[in-house]
Amino acid sequence: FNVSRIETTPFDGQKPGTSGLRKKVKVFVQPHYLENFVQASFNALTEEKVRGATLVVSGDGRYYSEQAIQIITKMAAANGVRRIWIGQNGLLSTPAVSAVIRERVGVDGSKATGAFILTASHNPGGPNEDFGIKYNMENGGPAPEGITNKIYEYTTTIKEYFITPDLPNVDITSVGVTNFTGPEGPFDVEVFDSASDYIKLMKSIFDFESIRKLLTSPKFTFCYDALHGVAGAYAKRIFVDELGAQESSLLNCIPKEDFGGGHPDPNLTYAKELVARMGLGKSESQNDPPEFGAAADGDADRNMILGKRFFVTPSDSVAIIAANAVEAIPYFSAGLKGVARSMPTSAALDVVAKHLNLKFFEVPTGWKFFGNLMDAGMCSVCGEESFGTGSDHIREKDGIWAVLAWLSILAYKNKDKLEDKLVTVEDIVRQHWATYGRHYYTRYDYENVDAGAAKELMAYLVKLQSSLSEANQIIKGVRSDVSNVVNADEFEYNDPVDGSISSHQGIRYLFEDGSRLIFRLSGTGSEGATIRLYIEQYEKDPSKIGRLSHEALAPLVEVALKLSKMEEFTGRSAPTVIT
Ligand code: VG1
Ligand code: CO
Repeated sequence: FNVSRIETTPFDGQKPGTSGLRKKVKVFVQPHYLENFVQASFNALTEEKVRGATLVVSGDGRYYSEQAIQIITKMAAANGVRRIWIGQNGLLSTPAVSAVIRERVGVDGSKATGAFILTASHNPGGPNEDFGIKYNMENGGPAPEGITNKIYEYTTTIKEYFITPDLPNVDITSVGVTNFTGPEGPFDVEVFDSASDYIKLMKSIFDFESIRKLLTSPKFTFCYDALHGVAGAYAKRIFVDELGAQESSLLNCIPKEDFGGGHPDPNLTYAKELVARMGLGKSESQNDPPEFGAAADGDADRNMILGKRFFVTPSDSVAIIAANAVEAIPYFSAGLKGVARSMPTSAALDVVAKHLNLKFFEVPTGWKFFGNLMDAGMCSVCGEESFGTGSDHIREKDGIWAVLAWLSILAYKNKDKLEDKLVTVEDIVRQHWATYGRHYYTRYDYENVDAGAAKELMAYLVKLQSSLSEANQIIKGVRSDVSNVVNADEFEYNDPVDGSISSHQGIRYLFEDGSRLIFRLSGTGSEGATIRLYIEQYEKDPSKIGRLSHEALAPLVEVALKLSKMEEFTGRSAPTVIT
C-alpha cells in the first residue's frame, strides 16, 4: 500500500474536554474532521512515540465506530505505526482498553503503547447523537492535559494528514491477524476477543469463588443493566458464565450502536428499567425486587449501585469500598496506598481516610488526574460523584470492577452466614453512616444552557467570592437555618507528582458546618453549556442520618439557586437531571 498526503484546513473547536473530543456524529462525518484530530494526535505524540508503535483502536460500538476504526487504521499505517489491535467488532470498554494496554501480549509478543478510544461515554449514540474519541497513554490512562493541549494546538494549524487509501478495510468481526507490507515495512492488524484480557485481570483482583457462592445462593438476587452499552460484551461472560448468575438477571446486555435509543447513563433518571425492577421507580413493581442491582454507561466505565429499594450515592460507594477493601478484596489485602476523589465528590471518602490513616488526595474532575498518583504508588482506590469508581489495577474508572467490589463486600459480610438473614446493601450503607457520619449529597445538571448565560452565571459567582459578607447576607435572606460561608474560591490543583497546575476547576462555596456548594461547567457535552451544581451537607449526629436526602438538603438547595441567580441567568426553573 501507498501513503497519500492529503491537504486540509483546521476545524474550530477540536479541543478535548474532560475526557476526549465529543461532538455530534454530523460534525464527525464531515470530510477531514476525524482525520484532522487523529493526525493532530500523532503530531502531538511525536514521531518517536508513533513510529513502530502498537496502538489499540476500539470503543463502545456506537454509530460511526466502524468507519472511524477503518480511517484510524489507515492513518496509523501511513504514520508509521507498526501494529493496530482491535477488539472483536470494534468493542472494548474504556476500562478494558486500559487493561489491554497494560496487560495484553500480542500473538507476536508485542505490547501496546497507547490507544484511541472511540466513545462519547454516557452521551446518546446514533446518526443524530454523539461520537467521541480520546487518546490513552502507555500507562493505560487518558492523555494528560500537557498532551491534550498540544493536540488542540495542532488542530488549529493543521495543513496535511497522511493516510493509506488503498489499504483494504479490516474485517473486525473475526479474530485473527492480517499482515500487510507497506513502503516502510510490515504493518499488522490484530483482532482479538474483547473480554478475555479483562476477565483475566478481574480474576486476579477478586475472589471469584466467594462471589460465586453469593450469586448462586437462593438468598441473593441480582440484576445488571448494561443500557445496551459495551458492558454487554462482558456481562454474560463474567456474571453468568464465571459467577453463576441467572441469565435473566441481565438487562439490555446486547451492545447497540444507538443504545436502543436510550441515554446510556447509569443514574436514577436514565436507567429506568433497572430502577423499576429494584423497586425504586414511580410504578413500583409488586414483586420482591432483587437484593442487588447495578448499571453501566455506554463505555462501561461508570456504575450505579442499588440495593433493594435503595440507592447508593457514588460518593458513598467509593468511601464504602475504601473502608472495606482490605478485608473483602484480595488485591488490596496488603493495605491501601492511599485514596483520592475528585473535588466535587462528597467528603465521605475523606472521613474514611482520616479514620484509617490513609494518604488522601482531592483532584479536579476527570480521571486523568488520578493516573499520576497511581503511577507514583500513592493511591489505590478513587472515585467521582459522577458514578465513576476505580482503582490502580488500571488507569480508568471501571464500572464492572465497582460491581465486583460491591459483590465482594457483600460476600465478605455474609461469609459463613448465607443461611441466616442476609446483610443487605442498605445495611452496609447505614452501618457506614453510623460509623463515619453521613454526607447528604445531590447534583443538579442544567443541560444545553445558552453558553453565554452559563459563562455570565459563573463570572457572577466568582465576583461574589470577593465579598463573603455580601454572600452571607444573601444566604441569610433566603434561609436563616443555613450556616455561614467561611471560604470561597476557584479550585486549583497542584499535581504533587509532576508539579503541573490546573486552575479554574470549579467554583466552591465552603460553609462553616462543612457543607459545600460547587458550580462547574461540564467538559463532556456536545451542545450549548451544561452547568453542574453540587450540593453537600455533612451530618454526624446518628439521630439525623436517616432522613430523606432531598428533605435534608432542601434549605441548601434553595440557597444555591438564589445565590447563583440560576433562574435569572438561565431561564430554567428546574434542572434537566438530578442525581
Ligand atoms: C463528566 C463527569 C466527570 C467524568 C467525566 C467523564 O465530566 O462530571 O466526573 O470524569 O464526565 O466520564 P463533566 O466535565 O461533563 O462534568 V465519562 O463516563 O463521560 O468518560
Ligand atoms: Co463513561
